[in-house]
Amino acid sequence: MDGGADPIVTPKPANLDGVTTRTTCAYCGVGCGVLATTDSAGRVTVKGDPDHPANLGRLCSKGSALGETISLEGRLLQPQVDGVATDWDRAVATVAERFKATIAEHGPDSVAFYVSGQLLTEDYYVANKLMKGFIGSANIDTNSRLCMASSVAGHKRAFGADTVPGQYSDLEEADLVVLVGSNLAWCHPVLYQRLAAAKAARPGMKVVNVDPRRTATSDLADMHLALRPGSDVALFNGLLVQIAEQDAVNTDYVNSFVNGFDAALVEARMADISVTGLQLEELQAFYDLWVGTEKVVTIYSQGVNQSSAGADKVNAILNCHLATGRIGKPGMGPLSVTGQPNAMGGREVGGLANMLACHLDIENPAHRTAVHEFWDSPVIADKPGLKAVDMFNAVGEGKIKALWVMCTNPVVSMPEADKVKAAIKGCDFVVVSDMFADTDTAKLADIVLPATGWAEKDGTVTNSERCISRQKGFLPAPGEARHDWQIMCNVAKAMGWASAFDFHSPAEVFREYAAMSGISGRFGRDFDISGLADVSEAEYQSLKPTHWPITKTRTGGRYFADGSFFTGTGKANMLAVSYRPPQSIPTEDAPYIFNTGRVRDHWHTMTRTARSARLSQHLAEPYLEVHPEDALKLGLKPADLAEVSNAHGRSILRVLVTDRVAPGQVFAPMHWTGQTSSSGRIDTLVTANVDPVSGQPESKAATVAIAPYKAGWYGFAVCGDALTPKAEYWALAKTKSGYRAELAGRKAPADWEAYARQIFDLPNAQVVTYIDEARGLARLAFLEEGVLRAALFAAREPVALARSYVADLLGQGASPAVLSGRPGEDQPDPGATVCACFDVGINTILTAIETKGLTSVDAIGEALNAGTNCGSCKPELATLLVNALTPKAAAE
Ligand SMILES: Nc1nc2c(c(=O)[nH]1)N[C@H]1C(S)=C(S)[C@@H](COP(=O)(O)OP(=O)(O)OC[C@H]3O[C@@H](n4cnc5c(=O)[nH]c(N)nc54)[C@H](O)[C@@H]3O)O[C@H]1N2
Ligand SMILES: Nc1nc2c(c(=O)[nH]1)N[C@H]1C(S)=C(S)[C@@H](COP(=O)(O)OP(=O)(O)OC[C@H]3O[C@@H](n4cnc5c(=O)[nH]c(N)nc54)[C@H](O)[C@@H]3O)O[C@H]1N2
Ligand code: SF4
Ligand SMILES: [Mo]
Repeated sequence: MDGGADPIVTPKPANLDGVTTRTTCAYCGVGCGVLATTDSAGRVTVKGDPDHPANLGRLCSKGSALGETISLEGRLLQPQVDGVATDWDRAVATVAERFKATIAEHGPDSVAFYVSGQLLTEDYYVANKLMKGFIGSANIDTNSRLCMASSVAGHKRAFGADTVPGQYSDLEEADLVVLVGSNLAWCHPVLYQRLAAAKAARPGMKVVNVDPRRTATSDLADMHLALRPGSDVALFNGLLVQIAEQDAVNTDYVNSFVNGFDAALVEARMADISVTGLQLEELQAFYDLWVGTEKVVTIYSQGVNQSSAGADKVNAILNCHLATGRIGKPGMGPLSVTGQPNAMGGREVGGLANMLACHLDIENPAHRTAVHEFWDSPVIADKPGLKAVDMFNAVGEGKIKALWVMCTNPVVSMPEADKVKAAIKGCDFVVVSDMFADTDTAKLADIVLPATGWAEKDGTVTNSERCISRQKGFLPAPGEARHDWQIMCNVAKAMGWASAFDFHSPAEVFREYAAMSGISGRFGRDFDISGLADVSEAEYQSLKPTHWPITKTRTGGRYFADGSFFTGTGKANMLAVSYRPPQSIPTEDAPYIFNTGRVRDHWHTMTRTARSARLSQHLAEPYLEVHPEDALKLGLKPADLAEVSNAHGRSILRVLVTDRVAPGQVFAPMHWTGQTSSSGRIDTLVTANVDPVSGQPESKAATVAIAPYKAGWYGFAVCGDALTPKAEYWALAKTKSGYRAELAGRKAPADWEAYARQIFDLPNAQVVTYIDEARGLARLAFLEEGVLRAALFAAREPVALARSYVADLLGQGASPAVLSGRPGEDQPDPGATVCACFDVGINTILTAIETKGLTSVDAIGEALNAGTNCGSCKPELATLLVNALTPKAAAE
């Protein structure tokens, strides 16, 4: 058996001082190029790569902070079996034996892989080959099921293939950009910046934002259509009718290249646009603008995909572009922005349970035979495997008996997360490959395998505009961590398939993959990168970002301006789609629509971004956006805690009263986990309703009940070391000098000092206290050698104090001001961080606006540097300005 280490891959220079590596950002699907420079102390500084076509030198706050998230703190450095560190030979042998035994006894469909759009293409290729060609099942699905599946389904129905027609520069060339269900400002910030720059240069350009919620993105928009959740199909059906009525159909294009126009229009005419809840004038203004503007790009994201009508929403949008022929031409077309850095690569390489590699179809016998022969494999999966929600149901029902989770954290991110947690707990054999051992999912595994991360691994990723870029490791693998592709090859070899998995470098994997894509080309499919089938190691190392296809005759470019679709007929399909409301209907028991999504500075389940103090200060606690009318009805004041519940789960969240959400709707971010909070794992509340076509869960429209959480006490704590919060409610965040925690519970601790010593683990530190039992106030500061080590502030109401100021006092000589929780006159409190790059707080900005008379975002930049590096905070700076200046203007 060969379970040992393979010879590894990219040699890392012995001396890292001053070495700059050209790589790609670890986070979103914009796919920005990064220049990472190491120094001899192991620090890494990052800059945007000016030569990368996605970002041309820009980075957002998360990209800029990549260097702060790569410390080895908390890293998994050795394989673990049942929580005990072991060596690779034993771990690999155990995984291989258990998978083999399960397959032998219960058949190939009794095992499954659940993988991720954050795997590199080479990792993905090996996973897909192992499951579909050697194990012989298609039970491999990816977190992209929660993310891109509806777009994939919509593309395939309309175009015959999962092809993205356009490219990023289209949004700069467009005269109208419509953002549907996309908070581009926070989730694809560099694309947003490109859009904002284009609009500033060409003020005639219009931006429309379609989102039930007002977001940072809405601030750029000329028009914000706050439609009712889930009503996008009706909105775009209404648009199709207007396209027809205003004679904007491109009849040449439709006659030559499109099927299904009449049926789609008949269905659209039956649409009741009033379900959008929008005023007729707003709708007409939007329709007139769209119909009257030739160069229109429609960008869409999770407000479209994560819906039980996700695929229909996608096709409703595509219908409008097909009817007008506004597709695949400069400045026009639909653009589904991808979430994860390799969401697109995963779609290409066959990461989803219902496809083969290279855009070949699992249900097409000719495709299957070709792939089978190419792999020279013992078997080939001949039917689609289980999609994510069904897969975890099958795990829960005991039908899947061995599960391997790689590079994703389903106990946090899957809908009905507690059910998923129970399923994983009850599964006979669970393997998790991750960088960290303490994720909510890894904690439940029988075997945890240490994987290399962004700074250490090599391979390729594809971004939203079909651009393939190299991700390059620049630090050595820590401890015994191995690359994901390598771990899977180790296991595949141990299962008896040595020659098929005898890869020694990612370049070898990539060459095989590129060669295989030639099959796709021969079948007349779109995904063909066979032009790279012979790249040498050196060429692979210096591979420049390149848009596919990459063949002897064609590189990159747009699709579909000239027809030539990948359907059987060669024509595109317009689909007759009709509005279906979200599956969960608000009831008396659960009257609120529960919308979920992202914040600017955190990435998903925060396993990396929570390690950066800068990124943790923008929004340091999970929260619930509630409309003021609802807050009044529910008896909730700003900063109170609310209990949010339904049949699946319960969460306690801080209330943020805001009219960004409509009455009857609330919004919570998806990021908080069991490591960072007591009950911020909000996917426990999301019902696993799925789109019938794509299998994508409706993560944006569960229904919940809300009630005030009756806290007997609230607390705020800071500590130089990680504290162990003991309270029914807690949320933990990193600060520059330690950690901060929000706390609350029904019954206050009887002995504040004993409680505080326990959570801070400071049994002997000197303490200064101010306790007023009658008013329920407690303030305790712990000092060692005159230096502040920790402090706790508690009250019967939400604790009002200058949090950033108190957090910054840690490690400093104690001053009498500590217990007041407020800075003296000479030391202003910066407040919550707005600009993460220069660490500029909200209070600093508001004071400067007031005292220096600043009237523009650029002026704030000049005065405070805020917004002058990555620019991710510019939308918030603009909002602060508007809010600060409006009352004055109105008074004048
Ligand atoms: N900062 C940050 N950026 C990220 C990520 C991250 O974790 N953090 N993750 C990346 C990933 S994997 C993804 S998939 C993308 C997601 O990027 P986005 O899709 O832009 O982000 P979300 O916040 O999930 O959802 C977008 C919006 O959909 C709206 N919405 C809800 N229901 C509806 C509806 O029925 N119709 C319409 N039109 N809109 C609706 C929500 O109010 C929300 O503002 O972000 C990527 N970028
Ligand atoms: N309610 C709600 N739920 C959602 C969403 C939503 O909008 N609302 N969005 C959904 C979407 S679009 C997405 S994409 C998912 C994301 O959800 P997840 O994929 O679960 O989130 P991540 O935190 O990105 O998980 C990645 C895991 O892989 C680990 N990791 C990082 N790099 C590597 C590596 O190179 N190798 C290995 N083996 N491990 C690595 C990280 O430590 C982390 O544990 O969440 C989905 N869930
Ligand atoms: S926009 Fe930000 S998170 Fe996305 S790839 Fe670029 S730098 Fe990374
Ligand atoms: Mo995603």
